[in-house]
Amino acid sequence: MNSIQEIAAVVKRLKSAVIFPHTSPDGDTLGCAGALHRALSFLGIKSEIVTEEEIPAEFLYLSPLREAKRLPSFDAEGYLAVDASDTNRLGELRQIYLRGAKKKVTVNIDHHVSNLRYAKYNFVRTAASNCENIALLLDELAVPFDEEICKCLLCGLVTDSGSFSHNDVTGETFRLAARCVEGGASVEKTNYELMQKKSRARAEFYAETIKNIRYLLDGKFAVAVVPFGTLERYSLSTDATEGIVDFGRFVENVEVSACLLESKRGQFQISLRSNGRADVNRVAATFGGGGHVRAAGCMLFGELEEVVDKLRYAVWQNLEDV
Ligand SMILES: [Mn+2]
Repeated sequence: MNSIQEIAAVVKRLKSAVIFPHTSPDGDTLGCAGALHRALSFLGIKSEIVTEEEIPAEFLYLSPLREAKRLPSFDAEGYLAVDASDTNRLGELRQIYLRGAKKKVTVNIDHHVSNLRYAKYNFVRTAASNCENIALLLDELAVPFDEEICKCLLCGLVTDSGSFSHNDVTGETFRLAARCVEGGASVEKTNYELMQKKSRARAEFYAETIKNIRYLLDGKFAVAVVPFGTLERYSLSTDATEGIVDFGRFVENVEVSACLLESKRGQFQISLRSNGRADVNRVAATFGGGGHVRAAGCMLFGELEEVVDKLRYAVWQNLEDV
């Protein structure tokens, strides 16, 4: 592990860099990437952001993201991964990152406890959002927090902290948010655009999914299922499932909530949330996934009932006696 000073020294020496957010990009990884991209431009370092899939439209109010590419367009000196706990999180771009790892300067800045320290230089520190770590780096680089950077950082703060409602929100989270607001970012707008606003189709998809939540383990484990083809039926993409897992978590007596998205037939993308009595990072790790103690994810294959049984057992094993 490196200190943020070491990371800053490494970054400062770069002439050019490619920034890698994680696949199925969320507000945190995109906020990190946008803020870093803009910061590097202030330092005269040529950089670009690469994402394998198109960036969801609701994030394009962040101008540094509008220049993102599908693949690196030049031979950069450094590869910087943000908010990615392991190289699998880079999706298809993983191959490019790993090929680069041999001769390039690779940097990994992340806030997941499960981070595998896969780069040459790694900075991993638990925080409500990885944007808090990026802010540390920007301060170390003496980059001014202009309005664009403030908007990017606040995007990560708001989305990854569940609008400042998660247990890992600290004074530091709020101090950075205050700085962002003073720098021109809006909490109200960010919340409305990224957390609250939804299409009619999404509202109806939500209603259907939530109505069918199953409550297992004496009501302590909530399981929401999005069967294959459901999103298609509503003309929605996978990011429409965001928030469903949290809905289950807030039902009385629930300790662990899961959302099972059948992305291909017999292939389930699982999101897990815990209210604190179960370590879902360990549950996810049972199946080769990971994340945080209270928010994690993994992939499971098989028939739905089989998958639910496996999960129920793993959750039961990791659930503290009440
Ligand atoms: Mn994050």
